Amino acid sequence: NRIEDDQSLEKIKKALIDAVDGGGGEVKKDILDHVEYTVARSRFSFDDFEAYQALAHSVRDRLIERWHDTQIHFKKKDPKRIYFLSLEFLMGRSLSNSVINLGIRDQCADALKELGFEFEVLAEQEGDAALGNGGLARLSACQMDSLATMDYPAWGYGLRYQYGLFRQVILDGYQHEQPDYWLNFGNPWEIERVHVTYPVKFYGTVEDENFNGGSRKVWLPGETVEAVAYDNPIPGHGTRNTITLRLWAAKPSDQIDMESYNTGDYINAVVNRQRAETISSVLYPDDRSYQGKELRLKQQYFFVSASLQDIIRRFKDSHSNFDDFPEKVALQLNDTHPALAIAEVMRVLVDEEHLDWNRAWGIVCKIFSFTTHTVLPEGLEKVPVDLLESLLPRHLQIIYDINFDYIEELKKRIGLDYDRLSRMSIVEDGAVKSIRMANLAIVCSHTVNGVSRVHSELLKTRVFKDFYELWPHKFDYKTNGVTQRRWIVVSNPSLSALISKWLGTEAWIRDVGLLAGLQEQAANVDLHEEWRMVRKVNKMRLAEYIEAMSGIKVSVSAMFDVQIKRIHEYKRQLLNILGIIHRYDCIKNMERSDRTKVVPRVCIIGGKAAPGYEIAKKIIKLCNAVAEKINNDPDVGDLLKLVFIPDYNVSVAELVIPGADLSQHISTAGHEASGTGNMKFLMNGCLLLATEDGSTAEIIEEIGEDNMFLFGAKMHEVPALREKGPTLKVPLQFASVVRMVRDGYFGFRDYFESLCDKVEGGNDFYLLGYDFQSYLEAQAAADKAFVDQEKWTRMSILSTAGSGRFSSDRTIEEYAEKTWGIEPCKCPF
Ligand code: CJB
Repeated sequence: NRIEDDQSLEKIKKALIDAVDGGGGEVKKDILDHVEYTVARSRFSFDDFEAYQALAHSVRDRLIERWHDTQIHFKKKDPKRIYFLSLEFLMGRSLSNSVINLGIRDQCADALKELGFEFEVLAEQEGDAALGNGGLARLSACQMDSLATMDYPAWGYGLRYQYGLFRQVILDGYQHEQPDYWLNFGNPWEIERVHVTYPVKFYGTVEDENFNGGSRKVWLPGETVEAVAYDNPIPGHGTRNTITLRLWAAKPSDQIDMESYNTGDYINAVVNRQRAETISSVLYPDDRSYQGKELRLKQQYFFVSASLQDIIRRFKDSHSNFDDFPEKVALQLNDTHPALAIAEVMRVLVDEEHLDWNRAWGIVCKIFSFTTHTVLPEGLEKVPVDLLESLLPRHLQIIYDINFDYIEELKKRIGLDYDRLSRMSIVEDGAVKSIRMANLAIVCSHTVNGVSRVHSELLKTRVFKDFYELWPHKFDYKTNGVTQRRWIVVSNPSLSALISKWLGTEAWIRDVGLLAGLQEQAANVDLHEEWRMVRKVNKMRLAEYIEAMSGIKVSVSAMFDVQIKRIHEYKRQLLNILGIIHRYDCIKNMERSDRTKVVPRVCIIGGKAAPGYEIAKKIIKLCNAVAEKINNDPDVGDLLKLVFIPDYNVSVAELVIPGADLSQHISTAGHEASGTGNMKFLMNGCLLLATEDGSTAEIIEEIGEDNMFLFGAKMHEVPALREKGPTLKVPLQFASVVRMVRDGYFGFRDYFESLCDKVEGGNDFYLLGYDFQSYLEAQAAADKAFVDQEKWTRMSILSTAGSGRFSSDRTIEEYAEKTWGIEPCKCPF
C-alpha cells in the first residue's frame, strides 16, 4: 500500500523527481535490463524490434506503478464508478501515447540515443491494436484517454479479439482481406490476470423450482466458458491516474464434460473444449450489419456476463445492500451491442441475489445509459427470438417479462393504439420474430444519447419519435469529441510545439479551449511562416510514405486533398471519385496554355470496405482504376494525382491527417450521426470540404461558414429530393462522368455497371447527381483559396483555433455531469 500515508507519498514524489532529473539514465538501465531479462537478448546486441520491446516493457513498468496506485486510491475512496461497455476499442499504437501522457518522452528518446536507437524508428515497430471497425471504436479509445486524464473513476470493458480488423491488401486494384493476428509477437501493453476469471454460461433450459412456498425460475445452462481478464492500463496526461481497459478472452472451462470422457472420446472432448476460444477469436468486420449471427450474440453475452460479474464482485467487496448499487455504479451502453447487460443484471438480481422483480427493476432503471451512433433504422440491431431462446433461454424470458410490464404501462399512457404499440414493442412480430435491441436499451435506460445535435434531432423526430414523445426527458446528446493528446501531440509533434510556443503554454494539452488564443494571431505573418513550414514538413513526410507504399511521386506544392474513412455508399467516396474524373476530363480537354491555371492536386482516398459489401468494394476498385489511368497520363503530370492508401488504420491516420490541406466529409445530409474524422483534421489545421451533416453543423458554428467549403442538399431537403426519383434534375457533367465509367474508359466495364446503376435512373438514393454541381463549385472555391496562401494559412490557423469544442474532454465532462453522475477521483501524485 505505497500511498497509504503522506510519508510514502513524499517518497514517491521524490523518486519521480529523481527519475526526471536523472535524464535518460534510469530509463536506459531499464531498457537494457529488459533486453536481457524480458526479451532474452544480449544487452550488447539487439535489433530495432527488440529495442522496441524492451522500451515498451520499461514504459509498462511505470504504467503499472501508477495504475496500482490509482486502483488502490479508487478502492479507498469508493466513488461512484462509470463502467463503459463497448464491443469495440480502436486503440492503435500505445508507445508514443504512453510516454507523452507519462511525461517521459524526452527521457526515453535520450536513453535510446545513447544506446544508438531513434525513438521514432522504434515507435514504428509497433503494430496497431485494431479491435474495432471505425468511428464508434476510435471514439471509445478517445474517451478512455479523456476519462483517465480527467481523473474519472472509470473502467472500460470489451473483448480481447485474437484477430483484429482484417488487413486490407490491394491486388490489381481489388480489396482482399487478410487476418490480423496482432498478438503474434506478444503484447507488452496488456497484463494477463490469470486469477481474474469468471465462468460464462450458455444454452440449456429453464426449470421451475419451489421457493418460499412459491416457485422461481432456475436456469440450467448447457455450456460453460471461462472469461480471463487482460488489463490494459490507460494513462492520463499530467496526472498519476491510470485507468483500466479490461478485455476478456475466452478459455475452455475447467469443468470436465464427464460424459465424453467416460465414453472414452477423449480427443473429441478436448477439441470441443478448445472450441470455446472461438468466442473471442475474431472481430466482426461489418460495422453495422451482423444480424442473426450466433457467434456475434455469444460474443455480446460473453463480454457482458464477465464484465457484470466483475462489477458486481467489486461492488459487493464493500457493500451489502443492492439498493446502494445506483449510488456506486453507472453502466454505459456503447450502442446496442452490450444491451444484453440489461437482462443480465435483472437475472443476477432476481435469480441469484433473490431480489424481488420490482426492486430489481427499480435498480436497473437507474443505472443504464445508452448512446446510439446511427441514424438509419435498418442499422439497429435485432436478435431473432429463436436464436436467443436457444443460447440464453432465461434472458429471453426476462426480456419478455420486461416487455409485458412495459406494454401494459404503455397502454395506460397511450391507449390501444396498436400500430404504435407494435412499433414501440421490444419484441417484433414478423416473418422472423426478433428482439429489438435499441427498444430494449431505450426502455431500460435513464438517458438516451445521440452523438451530435443533428443526430439527436433525427432521433427525436424520426428514428425514435414514438419514444421521444413518451419520454422527452430521456433524450439528450453529447457531441462527439476526439483527444487532442493523440490527434495533435502524438501525431503532429511539430504543430504541437508551434502551438505551445505561440500560446506561451502547454496547458492546452489538458485544456483545449485555450487553442482559441490562436485566433488573435491568425493574421500574424511570423506565425504564418512557421505554420506553413510545419505543414510542409508534414506533407513531405506523407509524400515519402505515399512513394514508399505506391511508388507514386507527388509534389508537396500541390494541394493534398484527403478522404479517409470506412467505405460506405452514404459517405460518398463515389462522389469524390466522379469529381476527380471530372477534373481529369477538364484538364485533358483544356488548351495547353490554360493548364498553368490549374491548381495541382494530390487526391488521397483510404478506407476499408466490409468484406461482404459488394458496392463498397467496387468503389475501391474504381478508385484504383481511375488512379491507374490518371497517374500514368503524361498530359496530366503533377496537375492531378490520385492515390488509394491501402490498409487505412489509426497509425495511417496519424500520418495522413497532419499532412492534409483539404479533407472531405461529404455524406448525404442526414446520414452521418456525427463523424469524428472532421474534428481530427480541424485540430490539425486542415480545411474541410463538407456537407452540413452530423457534427459538421456544429463545426460551422465554431469557425464560420467562410472558413470551410460547404455544399450539397440540406438535411430537410433530402426526403423531397428523393421522392422526385428519375425526374430529379442532374447536371450534364454528372451524366458525362458516369458515362465515361460505363463506357469502359477506365476498363472493367461490366464490373462497374452495377455501380453506375446505383447513381442513375432514379436509383440515386444518396443524391450524388443532385449534389454534383455544388460539389464542383465547392471544389473550385477550395482551389481559389489555395492559390491565396495567406488566406489559406489564416483559415488553417482559425480551424485549429476553433477546434476546442471537439475535444473528447468536453464530451466526457458532459457525460460525467449530466448522464453518469460521477466525479473526478484524483490519485495523489
Ligand atoms: N458508427 O462507427 C460506427 N459504427 C456503427 O456501427 C455505427 C456508427 C459511427 O460512430 C461514430 C461515433 O459516434 C460517428 O461519429 C459516426 O457518424 C458513425 O457512423
